[in-house]
Amino acid sequence: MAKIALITGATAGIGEACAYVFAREGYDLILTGRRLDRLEGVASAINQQYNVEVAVSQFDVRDRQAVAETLEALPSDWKQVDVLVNNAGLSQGLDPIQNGSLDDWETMIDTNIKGLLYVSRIVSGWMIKNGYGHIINLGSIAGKEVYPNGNVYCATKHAVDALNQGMRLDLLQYSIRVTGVHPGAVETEFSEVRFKGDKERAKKVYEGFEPLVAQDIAETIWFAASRPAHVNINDIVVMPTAQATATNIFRKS
Ligand code: NDP
Ligand code: 8X3
Repeated sequence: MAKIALITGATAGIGEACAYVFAREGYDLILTGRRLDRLEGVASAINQQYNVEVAVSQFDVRDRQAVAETLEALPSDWKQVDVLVNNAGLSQGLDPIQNGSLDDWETMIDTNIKGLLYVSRIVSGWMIKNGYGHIINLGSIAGKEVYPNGNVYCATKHAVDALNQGMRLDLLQYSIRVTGVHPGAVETEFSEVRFKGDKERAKKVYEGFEPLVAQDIAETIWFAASRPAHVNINDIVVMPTAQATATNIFRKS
């Protein structure tokens, strides 16, 4: 078999772009997400373009039993994962702490922290058995800074930053590489999800400047993944040129 990349959240945005980039580079793919129709659509488009194998695995990363059962049910050949891209994640709402929705908080914590952990625990076990592997965690500029009303989302991404460092310490002895990728504003479905389908509000986030696109982050992830085995890129912060900090964006209009 070719090398294998397991990408969580491959139905949209950065995860979907990663699927195409790793396929272009000859990797077989395990693509995960909740929306099976989207997963099958991405798999079939990739199969038409590239000569690679694509397995789709549908589960909600918050459901630890589904994560375990679905991943463990993969045939043993598919467990020889070279690269895990821990990308599935989301934001819900943008409210001051005193008004935040408890449901939104739980969704973010369960997805961005606990979901990432459920997947990582299983796949890191495979990597230790295999004797190789690379885990790439999607953090955010929100994991390096905190911005008004970002409270819980920022906290989840700070947790990813801490987990990225913790995983590196624990997995060092097994020669497993661990990389954190921390983007600024990337125009994907992210803001539509954050604002619960309010497309107008989501569009405004990216107005007046040139945001990053998913492909920019996928290529950055590929850069980290394609370094020689003795080179670990610990951490990458990637911003649009027009964005200096989480809140400082130079808008022309
Ligand atoms: P999108 O909304 O475009 O994609 C998010 C992906 O995550 C989808 O494939 C979605 O799949 C998946 N996902 C969300 N919740 C779950 C869940 N419970 N179980 C399984 N899969 C889930 O957003 P992005 O591509 O922008 O986001 C990808 C990652 O990048 C996230 O971790 C995000 O926090 C991070 N990020 C994004 C930035 C941005 O500006 N866009 C900047 C910095 C970091 P499905 O709905 O089918 O389950
Ligand atoms: C997504 C970028 O600045 O909206 O993580 O938090 S931001």
